Amino acid sequence: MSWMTRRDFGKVATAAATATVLKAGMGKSAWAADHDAVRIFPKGFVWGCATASYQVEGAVNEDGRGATIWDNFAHTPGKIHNNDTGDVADDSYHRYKEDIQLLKNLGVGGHRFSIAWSRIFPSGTGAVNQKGVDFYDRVIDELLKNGIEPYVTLFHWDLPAALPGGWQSRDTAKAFAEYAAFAAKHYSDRVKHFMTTNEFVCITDIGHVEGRFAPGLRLPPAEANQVRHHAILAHGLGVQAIRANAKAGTKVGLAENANVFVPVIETDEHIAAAKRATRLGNAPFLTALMEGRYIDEYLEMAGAAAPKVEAGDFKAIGSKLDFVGLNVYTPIYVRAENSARGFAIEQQQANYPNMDSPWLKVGPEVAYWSVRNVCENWKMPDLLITENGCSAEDVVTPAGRIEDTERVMYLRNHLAQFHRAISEGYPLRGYFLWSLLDNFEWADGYSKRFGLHYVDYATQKRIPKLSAEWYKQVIAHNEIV
Ligand code: PNW
Repeated sequence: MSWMTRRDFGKVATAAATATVLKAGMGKSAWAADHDAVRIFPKGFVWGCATASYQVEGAVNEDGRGATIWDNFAHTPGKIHNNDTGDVADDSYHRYKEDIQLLKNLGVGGHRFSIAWSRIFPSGTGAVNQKGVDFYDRVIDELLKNGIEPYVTLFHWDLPAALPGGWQSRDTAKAFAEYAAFAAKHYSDRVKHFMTTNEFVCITDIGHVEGRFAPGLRLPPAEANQVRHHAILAHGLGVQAIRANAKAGTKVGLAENANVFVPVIETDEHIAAAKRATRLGNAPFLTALMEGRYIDEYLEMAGAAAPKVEAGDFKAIGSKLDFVGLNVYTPIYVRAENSARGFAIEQQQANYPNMDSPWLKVGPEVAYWSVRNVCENWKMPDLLITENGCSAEDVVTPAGRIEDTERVMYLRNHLAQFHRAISEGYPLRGYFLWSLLDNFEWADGYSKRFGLHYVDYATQKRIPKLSAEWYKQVIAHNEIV
């Protein structure tokens, strides 16, 4: 479809706003018609939910699935809250039809989920496991049967454990490309959107520097930079492999949680600071993809620890993309500074509010700036929000309800800021809410709930929360409600 220009959208939006106001019986004045609080999204905007294989599937030993680094990490005592594992998770491997009915009931147009690499290639490379291939055929067919477009992530952290050296080995990037080629060839008759990787910083830094995620390493700088390079190389080789093997018209992108810098005050100097911070603050990842090289500032900072790059690497890494997916959660406030780099990060107040996860600081403007900052720096293709959502301390009331008003508050405010970006003309085409279901929240195990549906892990019963009712209305009206 063709997208409206900024001006066209403004006209339609203003007309729609007037209509809404009139409908509400309070329209009369220019006061209301001119006011900026239009909440209607463009026609064709894609609403969806997101999940990831290891977080929902369970069935880790079924139908030939190979072990992953997350199986091993979760089974290492002391690594995960309560020593929880993804062995059963939401049992979606068996309950996928039920879960797709939840999606259908919400009225989503798309669903973002990930394929477990080790269900297709149990050893990461080599022989294909047909039963794994068949499982995703069934999921894709069931989604399509229910009028829901599949958006497939190829790698959401569950690396096959059999790959020697994991992300420390360059060969893993090549193995990923083989897997991506197979997936593209097999599924692209029905899947029109593929994402290579999910969140470089979690794959690399949290797993290999902080050690909080699988494989739980704490590598020194040179080795850490090499891991980062292998991850973006996997993406690049993956893009090439998908393009070489997919049906014409298949769209390729990724899901990336770029650091989002929010100007402390929306004046030119601080906005410029946020732009500069975006480029430097994502240097090993999104910046490298968008510019097809490591920027000088990054190489200078890395010094002798800079990654080893081979000829051709950046041709792959800098591949033009059909879309970029942004996973948007938490803001980093930035201000202009009279220094060489031109910005400074604001210190966070000790009592700054967060959602149920301590890292999930609340700052809805993160949504607007996530879109604007990247568009200020680079010529961006279509953008999708591939994740946005929050944890909340959900409880079931005696009446059987989950009244997660704080999640609705969080989502409503973020949507308003995404809407602002759209109304200013930025090419944001869709939104995938994290997550459809409560699930295995990595190192936090089952202690943090991000779902629109509450999961009772003892019975696997799914209960829609207030936020599910709310999202259903948003989708039905194509408007923030
Ligand atoms: C993302 N942090 O992860 C992931 O893509 C999801 O799998 C995950 O469940 C979701 O966000 C909620 O956490 C993140 O510590 C995990 O800043 C941790 C962080 C950020 C993103």
